[in-house]
Parts: sequence; structure tokens; C-alpha cells
Amino acid sequence: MESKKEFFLECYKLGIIKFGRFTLKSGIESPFYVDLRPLASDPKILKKLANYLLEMLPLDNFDIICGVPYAALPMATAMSLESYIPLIIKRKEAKSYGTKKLIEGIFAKGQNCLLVEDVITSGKSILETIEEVENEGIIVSDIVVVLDRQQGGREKLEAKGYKVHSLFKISEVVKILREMHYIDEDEVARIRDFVNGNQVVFEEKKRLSYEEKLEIAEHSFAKKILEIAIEKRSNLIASADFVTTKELLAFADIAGPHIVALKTHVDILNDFDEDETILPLKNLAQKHNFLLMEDRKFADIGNTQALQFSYGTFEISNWADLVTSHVIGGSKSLDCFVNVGVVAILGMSSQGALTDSHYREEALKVIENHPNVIGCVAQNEISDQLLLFTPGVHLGKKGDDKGQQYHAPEHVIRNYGTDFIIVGRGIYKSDDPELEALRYKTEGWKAYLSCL
Ligand code: 5BU
Repeated sequence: MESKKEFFLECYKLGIIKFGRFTLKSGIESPFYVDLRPLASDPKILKKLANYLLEMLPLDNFDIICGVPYAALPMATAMSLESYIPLIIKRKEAKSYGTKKLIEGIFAKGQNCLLVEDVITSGKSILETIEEVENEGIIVSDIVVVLDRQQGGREKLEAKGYKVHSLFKISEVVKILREMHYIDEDEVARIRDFVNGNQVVFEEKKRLSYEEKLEIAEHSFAKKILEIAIEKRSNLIASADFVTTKELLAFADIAGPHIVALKTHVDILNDFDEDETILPLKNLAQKHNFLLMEDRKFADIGNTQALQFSYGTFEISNWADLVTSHVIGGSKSLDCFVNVGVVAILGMSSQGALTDSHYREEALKVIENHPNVIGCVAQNEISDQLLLFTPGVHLGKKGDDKGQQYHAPEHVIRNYGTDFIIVGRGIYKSDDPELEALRYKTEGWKAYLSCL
């Protein structure tokens, strides 16, 4: 079998732990959120998980297995299938009719039962289950949990004489994720504080208003986009990923009144033509007062980027107000982008993107103080000096089948301090793109105002 660390990372990719700021059921704010239910949706992982859990246990001791409802039910079932130890089911509430039994299945008094739980925090829900199982005359000696949040649950159960086995502890998990640069030092410190029972201080950093950002902005296109935002009361950039000029222009005309910029991928157009595509697009940009942002994602040496920027079919330098660029070629590779605002790509929204915190820290050093850079594309907070553009925004969906990951406008604006949300299919694939553009504009602006 792979190492426990590799297995954890496989599980982590299913989105079982999220970092940020979460309000728990108790009202307490937590720097992380755990939900192991996705593990049950991947049969291979669930099977492996069952075997990892079984490996830790003195299996001869157990006559039956029982999961704490609901999250641990599939885990307990999988363990039963892998070990041939029979399963019993504990209901959350007793049936109001029929047998009114709380424990279902075949069991006998005096049998020893292994309890399975997904996460142990205070131990409260496990103790409730233990009590109900023991009321049936069943003996509980061992509890196996997938993740120990290390918040006193284990100690509480051990003080009552139960043995607790855990596959992962939050401290181990945090160490692995830090090593992998999935989380930064601040997050590690906040989690440590939280786990130690100290109140976690989430910096109540007030975000700067667009007016305040305008005062410190130096680049002409940074000023321009901020001025448009203030004037139109919008922080929405529509991504117009069309393959025909006709669709692109029709969309630009209806979304135009609601957006600060239209983001294009002109290389996906079947019929790109400077006169037919760019001239009318520029007219629409003028008519509705928005900028043109070409999402070219340059990623080469300076000389090649200079050629790609000004030559070829698209002659981007002739018409784009903003361009996106990777910074993998180093700071000097960005020198060629004159008379345009560079939006540097620090973090990508897609699943498994290699832009981890180490990459982002290094990328930030590349763009720091570069006069051509007005901001970044990222999925996390950045400095006030830079404008933050966040794609991967959708009001209804969590992602697509090609790895895109979505968050709501409110989430990115509140948690990352996003200045401009970038929305593609959420608008142009909707039944009424004009109405939807207005909805995203309204949502984005409302979220911004609520963070001031
Ligand atoms: P969507 O339809 O809202 O998923 O489109 C998002 C757009 O933003 C699309 O044009 C992408 O190329 C672009 N994008 C992104 O989604 N995520 C990123 O990290 C970067 C760009 Br960089």
C-alpha cells in the first residue's frame, strides 16, 4: 500500500479539509473546516480507507461494527465488507412506529462492538452513540476515527476507559499540507491556536475602497478600471469565451452596461479579423465604457512575448487595455508589455493547479514593483498595492467536469479581498445573459460594500 501521507493527499484532493474562516454550529469561528463525506463518493478511496482503519485494530476483539451516523456509515459498511465483521446500524432517531429500535441488525447482548466515526472533536456525539449501543447490552471498548481534531475528544473518551484509534491527527495533516506548500505559516499558526483552545484572531483587516485604491494606483490602466468600477458601481468582468465574432459582439453589447472589462480569448475565434472583430469590439467598449482584457496568459522569454504581444494574427498590443501573463519567465520578461496593464497570474482556479503557496510567494517577488503590473489573478488574498482579479466564480455551480472550481462572488470578495470577479459561463451560458450580468454585478457590488 502507498504511504499514509500519500493516501492522505489523495483524500485531501477530494476537498475534505478547507482552510479559511468558518463559523461552526456552536457559533465559534474556526480556521478550517472538515467534511469527510466526499470520501464515500470515491469507491477506491473508501475501500483503501477501510483497510487503513482495519490495519490499526485488534480485529479479533470485535464481533460487530457500528458507524456513528451519518458520515461514518459508509466507512463502517466498507470495513465490514473488507473484514467480514458484521455490521449493525444505529439510527439517529428511533422510529416512531413499529419496533422503535435504535439499533438495527443482528446482534446479541455481550458482543463486543467496534465504533467507527469520521471525525472526533469533543467526543460528544461518540459518547451519545456509545450510550445507546451499551443500552442494548452491547460492549464498546474501541473507537476508530479517521481524523482526530485534537480538541479534547480523545482524552474525554480515554478517561472513561475507551480506546481511541485515529488514522490522521490534525497536527500531522497540517504538517503534511505545509510541507506541500498547500497552506502558509499564518494558517498553520491559526490552526495551532484553534486546536490549543485559544481564540483565533482573524485579522479584521478592512479592505480599501475603490476610491482609496485609486489614490494609490500608479498605472494608468489601474486608475482607469477603478474609475469605471466607481462610476458603474460594478466589479464584474465578463469572460466572453465565444468562438464566433457574431456571438462575441452580441454578448459585449448586452453585458457591456454592467461590466468594467470584457475578458477575451481571441485565439479561440474561428473568424478573427481585425476590422470585423476588433473595430466593432472597441466601439462597444467605448459605447458602454469597459476595458478589453485579453486573457493571453503569456509564458515565454521577454523577446518572444514582445513578438506575441505585437505581431501575428491578433496584434494584441493594438487594442488590449489589459493582458494576463504568467510570470514564469521572470521579471524582465514583463518589460515588453508597454501601454497595457499586466495582470499577472499567481494562482489558478483549476483543481490540482501547481500554483501552491511556494510558487505564489516566488511569483510575487517577480512582480513586486514591476511598473507594468497592475494586479494579479489569484484565489487568495494579496497586498493592497495590487488589484486582485478572481476567476472561478459562479452563483450556482461548484465546478465543471474539466477541473474548474467555483466559488460565489461573496466568498471570494469577503475571503480573498477580490477587487474584480471574472465570470464566464455563469453569465454567457445562462438563459438570460443580460439579466445574469446584472445579477452578478449586483451581487459583487453588494459583497464589496459589505466588506468596507
Ligand atoms: P468560467 O466559464 O467562469 O469557468 O470561465 C472562466 C474564465 O477565466 C475562462 O476564460 C478561463 O480561461 C479563465 N481563467 C480561469 O477560469 N481560471 C484561472 O485561474 C485563470 C483564468 Br488564470
